[in-house]
Amino acid sequence: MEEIRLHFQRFAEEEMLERAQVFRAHMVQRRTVRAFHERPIPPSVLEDALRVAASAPSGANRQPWRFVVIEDSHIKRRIRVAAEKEEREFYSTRAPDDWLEALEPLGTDANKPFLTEAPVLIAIFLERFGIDCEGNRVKNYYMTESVGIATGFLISALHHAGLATLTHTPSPMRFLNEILNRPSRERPFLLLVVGYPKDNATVPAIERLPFQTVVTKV
Ligand code: IYR
Repeated sequence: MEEIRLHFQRFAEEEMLERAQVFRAHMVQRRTVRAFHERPIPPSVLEDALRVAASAPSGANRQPWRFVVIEDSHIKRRIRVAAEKEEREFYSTRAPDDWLEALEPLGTDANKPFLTEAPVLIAIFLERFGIDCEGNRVKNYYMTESVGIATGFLISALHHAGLATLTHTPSPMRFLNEILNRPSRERPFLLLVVGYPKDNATVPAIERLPFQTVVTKV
């Protein structure tokens, strides 16, 4: 394997502390938003964020993520209709009581107006296996971890640039393959709703777990 020189930027300690603190202060402000303004977003901000996502680490560098950007209002409408159909099933029949109880504080229901109101939807697909130039299957590794990390990069990059997101997971979401014309080897991972929050948008008054609960030093 050919190797190239690593470009590692080492900061002076004072600058490290400052960067970590500034990043933390902004990242912990991120909230999942469920009411979106129709205002369009700058295309280059979206592209920059997608390039950040596509730079994520992945199992054996297979990069098993595919991002489908949806701005067309007819496609958004079709996605909303299909998602709400699944969600009605979920909320009325499929969801066990404990799950509905866990969702109660979030106030979610089967109506998904954000799917047509937000300027951009990004359907994120997980490539279950690749295809080489001779048409043979190529195995991917740690797909869920890899696509999850890339999605985290994407959400962070969009937040960093001043945009809001909603990680939406209508289930099942196979309808996304049909509407977006994706091959069956790509499994829908999640639908990321992107835009500005509606004026006066509210979010649930929920809190993060205590730091000591989620971080243990041994
Ligand atoms: N997918 C449904 C239900 C839902 C599930 C979880 I876990 C959430 O954190 C929020 C919602 C929906 O989008 O309404």
